[in-house]
Amino acid sequence: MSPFTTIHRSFVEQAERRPDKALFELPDGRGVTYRKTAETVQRIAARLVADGVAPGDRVAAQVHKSPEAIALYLATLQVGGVFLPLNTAYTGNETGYFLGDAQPRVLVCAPERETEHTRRAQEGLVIETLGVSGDGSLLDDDARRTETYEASADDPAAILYTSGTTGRSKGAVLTHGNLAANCRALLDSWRFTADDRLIHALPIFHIHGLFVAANMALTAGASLHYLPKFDADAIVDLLPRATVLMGVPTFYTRLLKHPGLTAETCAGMRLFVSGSAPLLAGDHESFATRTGHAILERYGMTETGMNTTNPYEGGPRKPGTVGKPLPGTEIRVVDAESGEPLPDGEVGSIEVRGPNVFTGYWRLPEKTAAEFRADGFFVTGDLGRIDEDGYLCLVGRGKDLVITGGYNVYPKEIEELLDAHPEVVESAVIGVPHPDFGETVVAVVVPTPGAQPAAEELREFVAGDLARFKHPRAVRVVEALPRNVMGKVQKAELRKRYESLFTPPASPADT
Ligand code: MCA
Ligand code: AMP
Repeated sequence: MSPFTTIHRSFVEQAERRPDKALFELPDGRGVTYRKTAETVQRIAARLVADGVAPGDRVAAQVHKSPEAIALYLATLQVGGVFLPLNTAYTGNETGYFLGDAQPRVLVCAPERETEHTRRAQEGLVIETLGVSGDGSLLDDDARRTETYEASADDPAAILYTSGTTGRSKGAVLTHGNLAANCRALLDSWRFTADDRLIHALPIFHIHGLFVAANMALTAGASLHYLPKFDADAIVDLLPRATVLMGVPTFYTRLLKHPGLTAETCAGMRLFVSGSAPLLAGDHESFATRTGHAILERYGMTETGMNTTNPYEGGPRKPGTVGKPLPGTEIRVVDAESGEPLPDGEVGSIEVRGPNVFTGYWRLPEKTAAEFRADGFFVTGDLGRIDEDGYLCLVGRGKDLVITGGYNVYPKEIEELLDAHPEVVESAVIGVPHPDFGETVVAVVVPTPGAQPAAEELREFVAGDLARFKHPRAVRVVEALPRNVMGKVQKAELRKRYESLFTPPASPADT
């Protein structure tokens, strides 16, 4: 039997087929070929093994975006390690939690954070550094490893932290099979080939930038216009030379403000994809009018990779919907309590089953069991309905979650920090509409009797422990939180109360 085709194996095949093709095209005009990338992967693989990484060991990476950071991911897969990417915006406390929970063998960090990590280093953890220009200890040696661990589809390939429907961050364990199956389904669905040139401006520590965008290019033999981060000017400049763009809705909101976004600049493009958060129907329509392209919206999750997509061809891409299940994936909408499937048109809890769905949360079998039905469907925590054409429409979230610019923020984490302030009795953190980030974080706080904590002081109190994107953009101090008869805080009521904090209500002329 031939071995299972992992993402790493597909990449190696592409590197053998087209060694001189540029995999990465960088903003300074440099190209990094498939051959060069494959060599870097082998060098990093040798270093990881020298550091003691054995199959199943976690390799954590908190590094800035670079071609070598992708090579680190592939090298981890090559040696049978489990890749654990971490947002570079995380504070020391946040990072410490993930390292403590996942117990990696190696942490690769940016050179400027080495001292901080060495100080906190736990026993048995090897710290390596990797800078944006391939500098750092990770590439110190010239040794190469050519041997590849023969991974099976069920072997873990990555852990990505997410809070699931509730509570503290949990590590979602994705297998080689999950990554390969989802990648294959997307390549087929979006007709992605070696001829594609993908503008890659997403971070590479999440599913979207790593397991959708990068995996598809690496395994198809395509090229990446590889940007360190979102930059509207750079993207508009690249559009005439590219074929595909993948982004979160904020990308499109911002591109629509750019005068260079025109039908002419987009003439060679064949696909614009949006996901991770709801795309405004208005942006979908404005984009189509300006460029002639209907943005293709799809729906995914850390635990499942991509689940549904609007059609590439053979049907309309409908604004406000996320399309139909990918090949091999099943979606159903059920009554949250009974688990009974609901008729099309009715709003219920979205559940998903398929080769893309993760195996469970890292070392949390009970929490895993609680989020799966007996027949193997995973409870997403999203609410939706199936429309008359069989398209899934997301109508809300059963989980307490704010998505700001495509990043997830768990209100509970911020509430716990605020509640620890000596002048705070309790707090509620909500997401409200924001013109740039889609949603943004707002904290509503009840002070202790007689106290009058200033909003700025409260913001500063939590800031040190939270990545910048989680900071409340507004703090409101109130006498009491609205509660229902059961005593539960009514977040929906708070969201309504503060819905116009950042987006003024539509004037009568607009409605
Ligand atoms: C940056 N800031 C943010 C965010 N990003 N604040 C809230 N939400 C954010 N997303 C902060 C910065 O620290 C800065 O703070 C200020 O906001 C303005 O930064 P700016 O330069 O405008 O931001 P940016 O660097 O341009 O980034 C915005 C962005 C970026 C392009 C939207 O956040 C981004 O690339 N997001 C994509 C996230 C993503 O890949 N999500 C996929 C998750 P200050 O100025 O005060 O210091 S995977 C997923 O969800 C599932 C599986 C799926 O379906 O894909
Ligand atoms: P994460 O936990 O980062 O994987 O975020 C997954 C969540 O993002 C999903 O459960 C949805 O709530 C949301 N999401 C992903 N894609 C979309 C989309 N196209 N429209 C609306 N929400 C989305």
